[in-house]
Amino acid sequence: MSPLQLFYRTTLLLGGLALATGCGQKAEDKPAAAAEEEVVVVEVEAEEPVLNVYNWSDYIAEDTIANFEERTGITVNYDVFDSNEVVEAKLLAGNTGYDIVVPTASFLERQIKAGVFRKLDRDQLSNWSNLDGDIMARVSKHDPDNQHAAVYMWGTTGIGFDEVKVAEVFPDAPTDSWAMLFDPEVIAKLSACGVTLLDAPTEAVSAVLAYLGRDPNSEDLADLAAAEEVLMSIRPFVRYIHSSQQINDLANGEICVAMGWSGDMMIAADRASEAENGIEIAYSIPKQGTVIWFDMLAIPADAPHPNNAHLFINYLLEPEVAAAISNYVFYANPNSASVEFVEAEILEDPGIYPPDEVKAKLYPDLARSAEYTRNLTRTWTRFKTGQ
Ligand code: N2P
Repeated sequence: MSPLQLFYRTTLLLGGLALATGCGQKAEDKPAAAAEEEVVVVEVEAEEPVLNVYNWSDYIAEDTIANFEERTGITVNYDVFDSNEVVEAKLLAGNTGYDIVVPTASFLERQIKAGVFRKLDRDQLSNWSNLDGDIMARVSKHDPDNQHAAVYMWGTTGIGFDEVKVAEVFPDAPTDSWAMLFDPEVIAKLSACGVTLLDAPTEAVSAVLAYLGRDPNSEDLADLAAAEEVLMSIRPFVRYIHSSQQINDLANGEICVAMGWSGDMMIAADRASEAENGIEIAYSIPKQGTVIWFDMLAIPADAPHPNNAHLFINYLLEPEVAAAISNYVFYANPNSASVEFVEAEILEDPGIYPPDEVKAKLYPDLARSAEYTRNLTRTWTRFKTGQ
């Protein structure tokens, strides 16, 4: 292989479709439509055609990876996680072997401070301008000047529930409230059909604080103690604490109420309707408010294939690619240029793109200090083990 590898990004102007050809392809091999193409050549160092991606589970369209592999000739090793804490532990230990990781912005903030990411090379990200300026300004609080990461998808944390089962076991269930999970009298009734919580300590504790009318981002230990008291009071009624198992369990009727991430709860609804099992899953953003979070594409400092990683991020920033992911996993993307390709049903779903009056109740997700996190981890362990 030559010391320099050439990546051709070609934009087919006809019909508004964007296409790109693979790496290392010679100019004369380009498709017949060459006359209508604008070719941008970026010279980068040669890398073996491999990319190691570590993303959240259930967070990509069916053909996103296959299309990238086909187009570039790069083989993607794709691993999944369902916990920011797991990703953080790996990143801080180093040598993950990953080229792309997708932590939530509040976690990314302290990981940047720990030096675990390389700065993005914007010259290799010709699609960067597709990103929504307001959203990028928002996450620049975590990553000044957006030097290390692009937003992948964003969403909220709320309650997914089986409308029929909940109406059966508790006809007056307060489905618009965190009381569903955090009022012992309510969850005790709902536990008859199965209630689960996310294994996400910062999100669970901040939701309890919102329920209690306290600051969801508080690091005051008195607030943490109050939240722990609530968590311990509901522990007997929680069937399990897990961040991905609840999707299928809601869809197949094993459980009836779950704390969950917006798109995941809609994936559950979609799976139930595909199975034609009569189960209808709804997603509720509690009236006390909830977190709005942003998951970020970043490249570890020791990534073995940083150029392939840039190529992949640039691919994810293509409007059709971002739209196809939103259409498949029901999460909002930050790509302004993708809007015309996102299905109307998704754009109009208030659970995915909350209307202004709901947005006003969403609180930011701030990075927690190391000291607070140690206390939070202890609280969470006591909650999980029930002692
Ligand atoms: C995807 C969950 C990602 C959202 N299944 C958590 N930030």
